[in-house]
Amino acid sequence: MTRLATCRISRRGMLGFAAGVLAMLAGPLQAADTAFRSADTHGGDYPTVAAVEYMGDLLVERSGGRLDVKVFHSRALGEEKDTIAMVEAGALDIVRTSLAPLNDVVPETRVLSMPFLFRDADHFHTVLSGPIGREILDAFSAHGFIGLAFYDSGARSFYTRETPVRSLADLKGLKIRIQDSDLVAATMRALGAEPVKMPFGQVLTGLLTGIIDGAENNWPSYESTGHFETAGHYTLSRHLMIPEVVVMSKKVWDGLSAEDQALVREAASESQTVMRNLWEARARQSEAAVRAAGVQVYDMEDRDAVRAAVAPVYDQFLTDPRLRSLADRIQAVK
Ligand code: GTR
Repeated sequence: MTRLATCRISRRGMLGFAAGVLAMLAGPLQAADTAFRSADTHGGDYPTVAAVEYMGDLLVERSGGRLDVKVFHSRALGEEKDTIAMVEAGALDIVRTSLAPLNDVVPETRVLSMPFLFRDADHFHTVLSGPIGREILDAFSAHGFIGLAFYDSGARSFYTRETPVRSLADLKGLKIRIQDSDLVAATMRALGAEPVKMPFGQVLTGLLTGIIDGAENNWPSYESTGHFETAGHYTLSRHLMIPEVVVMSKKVWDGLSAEDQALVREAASESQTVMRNLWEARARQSEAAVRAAGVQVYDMEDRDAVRAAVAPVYDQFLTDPRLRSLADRIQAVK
């Protein structure tokens, strides 16, 4: 991590929830003419929050203090779906979100949310930092958003309270919490599970009360939410590698000068490298922490059967030939 990012994290780490809300009510921070307000569902020490704050540091530096970003983390402004709607309406400037809750709004995001689309992290990075990634970010502008940058999110795997999942048969009928996406719901059904759409902030209660049998997420989310304490079986299914994205409201963007638009784009794009480093470190730490806490980790025994089971989801959700060819082009990237 660079010194800039380190300073920012410790400085901003001191801002608690109450201070964040007060700052929001008081309007833009004093220091900059424009402090873009950005929402994140994760807590203040999560990599996505630090990366967007780093983007803000770059903006402060390069605009001579005119531009900044203030991150309202820990769902201070609402759940992901709510903050996406606020950004679309121009009531909020930026949101860092998973692509899944955007699947119905920006059709191109469905392609990147397909099960087993990416072979591994290298494939993910090559695609997203290349021309296809650019093409998909550009597609956001037809839907009220400006796609600024993709961030890492590892792979999503299942975790359960009681039944360890080692095969498709184990998933049968399990109530699995999912993000708000019809595509992810169809993926769960194809695997035999019963999808339960639930906002991220309610999953812990869902697990504690037994409303759901389990959920699915990457190591850092599994750890940071404390879900591992209630759902201690983690299965390395890696069925989805859904990228994170930083998007700005098109309404806000259209009000910026071309010079400021360029500054915002560059800062967002450079924050991706910081995010990647933070992510790799956090993924390792989170995995080690939950293993040390006694979480049982399993492999999916019938990986080929799992892949075959979700194959029909491609036909179901990529009916538009343009989207299908986008998926084919991604899979053809070496
Ligand atoms: C995380 C992602 C969040 C949120 C969450 C969820 O991996 O970083 O933005 O989408 O998953 O499952 O709701």
